[in-house]
Amino acid sequence: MFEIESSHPDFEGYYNYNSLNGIEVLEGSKLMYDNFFENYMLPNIPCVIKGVTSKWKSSQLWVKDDAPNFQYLSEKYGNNNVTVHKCSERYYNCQKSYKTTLTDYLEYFQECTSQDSNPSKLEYLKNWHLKLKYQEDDFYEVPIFFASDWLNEYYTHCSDDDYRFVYMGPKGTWTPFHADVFMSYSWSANVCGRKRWLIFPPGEEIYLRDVFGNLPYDIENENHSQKFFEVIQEKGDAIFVPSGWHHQVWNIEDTISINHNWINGCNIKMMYDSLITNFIAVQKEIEDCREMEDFEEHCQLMLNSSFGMDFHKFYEFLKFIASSRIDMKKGTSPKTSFIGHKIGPNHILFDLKSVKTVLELFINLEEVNSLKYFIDTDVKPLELLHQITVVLDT
Ligand SMILES: O=C(O)CCC(=O)C(=O)O
Repeated sequence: MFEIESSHPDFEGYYNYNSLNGIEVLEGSKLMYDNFFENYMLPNIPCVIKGVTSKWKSSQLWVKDDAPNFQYLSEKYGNNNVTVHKCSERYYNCQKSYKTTLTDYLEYFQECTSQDSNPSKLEYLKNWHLKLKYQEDDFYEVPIFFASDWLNEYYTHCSDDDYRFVYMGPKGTWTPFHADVFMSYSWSANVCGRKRWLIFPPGEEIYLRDVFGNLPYDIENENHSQKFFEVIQEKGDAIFVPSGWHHQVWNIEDTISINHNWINGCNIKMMYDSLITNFIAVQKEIEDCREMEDFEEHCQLMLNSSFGMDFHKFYEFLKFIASSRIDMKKGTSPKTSFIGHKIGPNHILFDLKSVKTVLELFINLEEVNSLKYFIDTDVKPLELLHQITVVLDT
């Protein structure tokens, strides 16, 4: 069994974007977890890792003559409902989408491939939760570098949702400019095809804002005087997109990829900062209703719809990870990740320390102190902090 472990149990990351000349390309078979942790994940620096899909079943079964195996995919998964995005029709900051069956989408895809596709008709299948539905289907394995994944650990245990997706689309399909949900990391690996990425270090996107502060939807024709990187991701390559790096992506060949969003002890503070930024923005937006009896509840509702989590959900997430690592440290549960990688003792400490750092900040918020959100919570925030401190001190 592979082990995720780090010789670096401390929490503070460091940022050194200015010294980056380009995105580093690493050989997956030679890269050690600790090296990825120290040099890319913790400092929030992107990279490309080659050769991660060679042993995946999808690399054989989903691909024929270097192109999607339409017949196999349709026979195996054809009845599933999927969401398809129309690449030339904008809906707010996304593309217009509709639901259809995979079989119907694959018919369209195959037609597109056999003729030269009309750019105004391009349709992209995104965010398909295939693994959630076919849990026993081992069509891919999470590369060890991306195994410390609290987000999917939590969602797969505590809900019927996850952040593990299949994307597929003909040449020319694309994803508009954005940064990822919750300030998460993402990784994306091409089962077949190639993608072009433009990615911007955090902060560079502000130069792209218009006079109203809105970010562009499509940066293809923007004047990129800011610092950014262009990456061509080949078949078999995984790209690591760090937290808060805005990006836009094009399929430059017919492409199928596996994409995950993920959070762990290296970027949980960035998630927390983003939660608070969103919370402050919500409070400001309805400032004139502050005297309203349920002002705080309204703020939480709006936070949940803008950020995707409110304080209560964020706390439940932290509590789940903390409890799991406390049990591992005490030896009352196996030291393995939800996808079966062994977690080393330093990694358990690192996870606990990073939850503690964020929990301390969270507890000090006036709104959290009022404890309104935690009335029905079994272990209250202060009690959890105490439990973590005791375990770290032993
Ligand atoms: O592959 C794509 O089209 C978009 C992927 C993406 O934005 C991501 O994984 O963060």
